[in-house]
Amino acid sequence: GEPKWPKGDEKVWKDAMRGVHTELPDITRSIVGHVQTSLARAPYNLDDFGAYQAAALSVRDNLIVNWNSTQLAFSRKAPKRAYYLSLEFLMGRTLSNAMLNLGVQPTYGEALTNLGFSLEDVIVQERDAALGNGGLGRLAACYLDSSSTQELPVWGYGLRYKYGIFKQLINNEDGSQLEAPDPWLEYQNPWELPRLDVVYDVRFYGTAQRYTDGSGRAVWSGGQEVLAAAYDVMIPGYGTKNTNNLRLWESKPKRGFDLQSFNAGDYERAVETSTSAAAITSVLYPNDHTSFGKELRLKQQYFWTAASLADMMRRFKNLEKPISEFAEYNAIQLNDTHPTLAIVELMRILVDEEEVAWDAAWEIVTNTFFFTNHTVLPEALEKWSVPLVEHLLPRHMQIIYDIVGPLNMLFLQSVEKKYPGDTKKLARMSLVEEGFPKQIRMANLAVIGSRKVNGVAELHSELVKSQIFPDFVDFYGPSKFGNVTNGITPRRWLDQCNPGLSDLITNTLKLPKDVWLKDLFKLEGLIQHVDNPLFQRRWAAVKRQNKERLALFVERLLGVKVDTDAMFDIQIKRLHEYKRQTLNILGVIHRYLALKKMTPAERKKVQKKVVFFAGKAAPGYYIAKLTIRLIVNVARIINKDPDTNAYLSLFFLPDYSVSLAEVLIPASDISQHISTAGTEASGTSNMKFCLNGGLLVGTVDGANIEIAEEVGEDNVFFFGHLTPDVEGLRYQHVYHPIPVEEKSPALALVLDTVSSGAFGDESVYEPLLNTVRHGDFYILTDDFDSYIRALEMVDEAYADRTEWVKKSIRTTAKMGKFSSDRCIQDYAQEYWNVESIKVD
Ligand code: GPW
Repeated sequence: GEPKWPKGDEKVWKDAMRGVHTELPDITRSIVGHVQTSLARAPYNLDDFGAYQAAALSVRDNLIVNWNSTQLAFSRKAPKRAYYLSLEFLMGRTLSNAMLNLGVQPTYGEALTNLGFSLEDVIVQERDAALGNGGLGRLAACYLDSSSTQELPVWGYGLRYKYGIFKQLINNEDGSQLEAPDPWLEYQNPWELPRLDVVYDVRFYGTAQRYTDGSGRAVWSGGQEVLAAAYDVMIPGYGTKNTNNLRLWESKPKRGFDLQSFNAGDYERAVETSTSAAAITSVLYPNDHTSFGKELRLKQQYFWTAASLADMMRRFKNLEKPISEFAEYNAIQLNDTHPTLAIVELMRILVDEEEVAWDAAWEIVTNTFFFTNHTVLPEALEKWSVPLVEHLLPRHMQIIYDIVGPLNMLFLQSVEKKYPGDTKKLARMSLVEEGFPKQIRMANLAVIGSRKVNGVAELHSELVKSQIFPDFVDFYGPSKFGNVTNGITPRRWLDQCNPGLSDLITNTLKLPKDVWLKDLFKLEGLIQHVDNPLFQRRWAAVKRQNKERLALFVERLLGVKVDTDAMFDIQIKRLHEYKRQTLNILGVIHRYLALKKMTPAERKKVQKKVVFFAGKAAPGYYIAKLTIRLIVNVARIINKDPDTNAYLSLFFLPDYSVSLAEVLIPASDISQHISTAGTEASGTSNMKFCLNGGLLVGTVDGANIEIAEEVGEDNVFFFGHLTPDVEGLRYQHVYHPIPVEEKSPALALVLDTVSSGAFGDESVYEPLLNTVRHGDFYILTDDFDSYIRALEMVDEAYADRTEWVKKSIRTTAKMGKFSSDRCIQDYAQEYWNVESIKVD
């Protein structure tokens, strides 16, 4: 019902309440007000950072108004809600995105100009919120944007790391990666609201005592209790009031410190418990695609899932519905296996605290959870050692045993019934892998505990069924396994990062931009203009401006001039062997050697090219770090070679981030997505490049395939072996190796050139080169020649600039499918069963 006004006169309240400021005088007053009071600064010495802070606080006021209306409307309507559990949310900057979504960007720009600042300079004062490693975390951020835009009741839950992904520096001496902490909360963060009233206790260690009544219930007590404190990040939808919430948990000691020890004079012990509690959310693990089995990481996972579930349970209880209806009001999406403990924790809450019978509890759980897998790489599949879980979470270990044990009639017995005597199958499907120590397979647990499982692109979802979970497909039937091809938000990844192109599209389609930005298939309307020379020229001019913007950025950063007449070729992503940055750099060396051999007259006919790399390597990933070092040192040699540097130059841009991507992506002519076939689950930057009119060179892998389906194969430069070939090639490398000299003389020459010391101390790179020469797990020797041919075809196609521009237009026009709005609609309808609610 209507909430009552608890105090005073309703009219007095209502008259005094403000809405979102949209008019120039209100916005100006609000910014200046924050300078005066919130910042306590005088106008005469206000710098760009101060102006940023004031503008951010002013925009935040607007977000809070909408956020409040949204939460109120949702509490009244009590809809089914969906929760996106992700250990990573790679948000990037917020100010410009918030202004765009609120529709106040031009007015804020005007207000700041009047106050003596430029919007552009103010926006770049903000530090990225980099609470993620790469694609998985950025996908979560795009999904939040789309959930609010689609007016769906979806909340994100994550951790408020004190240190986000490390800052990457390049060592001046040897070109290697250095890591520095990212203290992103150094200055106050205007985009979060501390919720001092939303706190939960989270227990670790202790003992679990089972009841003797056969109910499966237990009491878990003792051990260490830690406090989870909520920080809320407002997520505005585009062109709607709907503003969802991202709730991030911070760990705190339950009491400031242990007073007893303190009084007894044991000061160290007194602060130890408080530091160990604070340590849980201190830092984001910088590894992607690897599971390390570290206790602190397991603590993070449990801390986060326990706090999130307690919070959902409290919200559900406010509805005063029977607990048996939990799954009718809550859907929980597991972003990879990281939050799988939530399945066990919900069982614990239902069985131990709510006294729900085991089978009924399992029924609720398996109707609540949905699981997305993001990789087929075996090293990424999480396993936790049984002794570790037993020690840290004794009650959860019991529940895991019960899930596959005699208590769980719904699972283990039915498996045995279906495959009597097939012990190998039972062993593969088991949650506990035999060995020393025994390990819990989180992926199996996530499949068993979820209503549906999905991969992130068509090919990947097929591989999930055939390579990772064939036994479960057999057991449950294929309908439990689906596909939701990834997407990206066109607000950040077109309108915000490429305003020139956005304006051109709006003018050409003759549609307001909020129409096509919410229905990206409308881009198809560009096709009818593809032959219009004026439109082509405008399209090319926007690309040129974006290349100039990037060139200016590089010049400021590295102090070097970049030739914007050259083709811009970009590969930006986490460093990983499967992504094959090594193939790219070896290709660059090949091009360099070819140029070196030419006469000056011959060189003049070669397509000029600038190659950009950016990306971080996990601090412990030796081969990935060597790849960076090789790229940097190759750049140092070829950029100063007067024979060739007019035709080929190379840059490794340090400290890749969302904000850097926003400068690079609009400037690409071509971008590289060259993973070994069958290894890149989806990829999402491929979509960003194409949306901005950059063409792809890539393997037949992940979402590249679906992009080619949409834009047409003649607008994508495919190369390399296909997924079904890869296994056989790997077998051949081990059992019937062919020398590189025979397989690809061109590649052999490149490898020998590196070995000869052409790019510095040859011995340094041997371990990297040996991954290619011996074993060659990622089949570089098999794909190299085909890769070089693809790059030659790129050069040929680029030579006909009009045709190239047409390809670029056609590519952008066909990217409608890859809006994350489509993905979120898919999840909402086919998975979560949640509906939109418009907030007035
Ligand atoms: F290994 N992805 C990622 F599956 O960025 F967990 N980090 C990760 O740790 C994993 C996957 C994990 C990426 C995929 O590599 C990429 O292909 C995909 O587009 C992205 O997740 C979003 O689904």
